[in-house]
Parts: sequence; C-alpha cells; structure tokens
Amino acid sequence: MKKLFSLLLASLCVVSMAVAANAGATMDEKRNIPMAATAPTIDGVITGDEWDNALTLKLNKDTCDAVAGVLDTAPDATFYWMWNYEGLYFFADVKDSTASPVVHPVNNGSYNSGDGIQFCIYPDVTMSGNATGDLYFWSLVVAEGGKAEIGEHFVFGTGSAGADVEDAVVACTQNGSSYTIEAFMPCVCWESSNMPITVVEGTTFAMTNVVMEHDGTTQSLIIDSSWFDGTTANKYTLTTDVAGHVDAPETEAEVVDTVVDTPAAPQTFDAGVIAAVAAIVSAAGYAISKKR
Ligand SMILES: [Ca+2]
Ligand SMILES: [Ca+2]
Repeated sequence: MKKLFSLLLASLCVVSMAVAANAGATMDEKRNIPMAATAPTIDGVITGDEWDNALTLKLNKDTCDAVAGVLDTAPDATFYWMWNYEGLYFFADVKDSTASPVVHPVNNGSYNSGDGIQFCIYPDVTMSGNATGDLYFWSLVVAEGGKAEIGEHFVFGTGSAGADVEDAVVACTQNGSSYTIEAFMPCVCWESSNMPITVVEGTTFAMTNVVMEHDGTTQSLIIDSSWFDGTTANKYTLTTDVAGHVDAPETEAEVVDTVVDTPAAPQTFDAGVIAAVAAIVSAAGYAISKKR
C-alpha cells in the first residue's frame, strides 16, 4: 500500500512537471517595468550596460502559445522593456532561423505579415476585444532594404489597416534571418487611446507580446499571454527600480566635513571682580577676627 502511494505520488510529480513544462503562455501575471537611468541609444544593438536590469521576457516554445500556425517553429526571442518620463523603450533579439518570403515595403503602416514583433496593449485592464481606441496593437519589422519600421493598428490605424507612427524611433540589425529591433515610443504615442497611458510611476497596463514567425510557407503568431483580452493578459506596472546605464558617481576630491573642535573659551574673571571678591573675603576675615 505504502509502495503504491509512493508510486502514485511519483507519477503525480511527473505529471505536474510535464504540465509546468508545457504551461506556455501565462495569464494575469504581474510584472514590473523598471525605469531607465539613461535612455538607451536607438541603434538596434545593446551597447555596454544600456539594457542592464530591464524587464526581460523570454519568448519561446516553452513560454508561449501559437494563436495561428504552429508553435514548433517558434524562434527563441528575448524582449526587454524599460521606461522613463519621456516614454517607453523596447528591445527584441529574435533568433529566427527561417527567412520570410514576405518583406514589407517601407511606409506601409500594416506590418503584420512575415517575420516581426508585435505587442497588444490595453491601457484599461478591464477591456477586451478590438474596438478602435481601446487597444494599441504595434507591429515592428525589418522592412525592405533592412530598414526598421513601426506601425500601430487600433489607435493610429483604423483597425483593419495600420498606420506608421512617425513619433516612434526604431532601429534594427539583421544577421541571416535573425534580427534585433530597438524602439522608443515617446509619451505622445500613448495619449490618443480612449484611456491614455500616462507614462509615470505606478501606471499599469495589460500586454501580450507577440513574435510573428514566417517559416517560408506559413506565418505563425507566437503569443506570451491572452489574445485580445486585457482582463486576462499579463499586467505591467511602471516602477522606479533602476535599469540601464547608471552614471558613475562624480570623482571630484571628496569634501570632508571637518568638525573643528572649538575649545570652550577659558573662563576669565574680570580683575575688578577678583579684587572685589578678595576685598569681601578679607573684610569677612577681619570681621571674624574682631569677634574673637
Ligand atoms: Ca542601443
Ligand atoms: Ca522566420
């Protein structure tokens, strides 16, 4: 009986481990986006410590689901997020091993075919669905000529068609079919939704990160949380935890606060006072001696 119980327990553990390994996309997790001490340079590469301590998300077969196509071809991708009072910063490093036959022309707006990055953001975490103005749906791709492009569908675009977001700054690199995309989306990019996103400490929004993966035949959409549902998507809060490059403290000669021990001024008696006291003492002495 004891042996059977241990066997049951062991198999239960194996089952729960298997479930954990295949958990895929996560729902309603709470994550913090730290604040960039120094804004990263938007050039498509991570230089030095400019993305150190950023929120780091691993998107791959184990952490995502496929909402279209298949999960098997999911590339290993790492997304980074930071913010400051100027706006939000994003970096993606995608180890894509399959070239896409679809390459977007520049200034196209709707960058949602082929390979690339998307994120779906609900400023109001109680919202779901795809009503224009309720959500931001960004697309970032390496477009024709290796040029980075960024567009949005439900605030800047019309829902069915995306539009370029001229205020956003984006850069990329390519290495075979792998690519990086670095982006800065200033505050003005977050002001036009039905509920604007105020880029300050404590702001929370719902977000699902997406890797678009074209394997040469079909496009798969690899997602790390729920699809078009802010209520169940993971929640991200802007905090003042420090990330990115931090300037070294200034190396000027340290000014040491020297405590000067000022000795108490020696007590001085006015010569007149001393003479007066002596006179009193002497007079008292005289009086005492007279009494005798
Ligand atoms: Ca950079
Ligand atoms: Ca691909």
